[in-house]
Amino acid sequence: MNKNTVLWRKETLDNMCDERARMLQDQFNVSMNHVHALAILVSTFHHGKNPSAIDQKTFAEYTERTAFERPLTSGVAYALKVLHSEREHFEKEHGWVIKKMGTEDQSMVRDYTPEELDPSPVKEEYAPVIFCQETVSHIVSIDMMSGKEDHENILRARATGKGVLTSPFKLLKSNHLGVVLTYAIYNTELPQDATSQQRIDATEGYLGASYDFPLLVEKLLHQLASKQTIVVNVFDTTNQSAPISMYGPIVTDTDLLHISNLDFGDPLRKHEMHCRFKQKS
Ligand code: WA2
Repeated sequence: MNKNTVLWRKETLDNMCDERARMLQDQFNVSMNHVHALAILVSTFHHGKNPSAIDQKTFAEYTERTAFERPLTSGVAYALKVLHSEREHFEKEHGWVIKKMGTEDQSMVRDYTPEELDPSPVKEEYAPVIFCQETVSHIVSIDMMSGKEDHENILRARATGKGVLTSPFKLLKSNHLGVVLTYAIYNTELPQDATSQQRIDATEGYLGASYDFPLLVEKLLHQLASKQTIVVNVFDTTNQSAPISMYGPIVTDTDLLHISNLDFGDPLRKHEMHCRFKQKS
């Protein structure tokens, strides 16, 4: 290949990849800010008012009407912090029992309804979903602390007061690889330097959003021309030696590759976009 052509190909790939990575990152960031604002909405109008100004119907309607603000999310939900000593009262008040997350075959092989799930076994505390966007109505009444990734996210969100992301994992029902973003909601305004114990004690609940990666990255890339030209992969590279593929086909060829960094706002997680030309030179 001519030296100019080689240079031109490299530059084209670099630019296309950086553009796509920037778009994905910006859309992620926009969604994240809106999920944060939703957490403040729940804090103000559910916990901050007596009686609460939010019920499932209001939450579903508001989140549906503002879905355009969260372009990469498949749904948002709110889970309450419930200690075991409060469980009986909580279940009576809501008229349902706290459920345990289904086994893989319950959640993946077919659509289950929350009614089919087993009640949660006795635990120190729970995080049952009380409000949700209709798109994730299958998680109502499920204890989100019964799922490994959700559990870790909840603990980290409330101890830090920051928006936190899970590693990629198979989301319930959709069976697609995705990540969950979680913000904790507290019963008082906490100082920046509050200890994690103060934060845990002040926790009221957890506002979370799920990002269905295959679906949403596909939608984003469709908006750009030249899908025929390049192959895009997105990886969680938190563990450098074992990257997790979140989007894109398995690629083994060693043709020209460009890597763009992705910043999804959680310093504990690292992500990258990898781009290649479809056609070999
Ligand atoms: N939301 C939607 N689908 C899921 C999921 C989830 N978590 N976990 C597995 N599949 C209510 O962090 C609190 C949302 C969890 C928030």
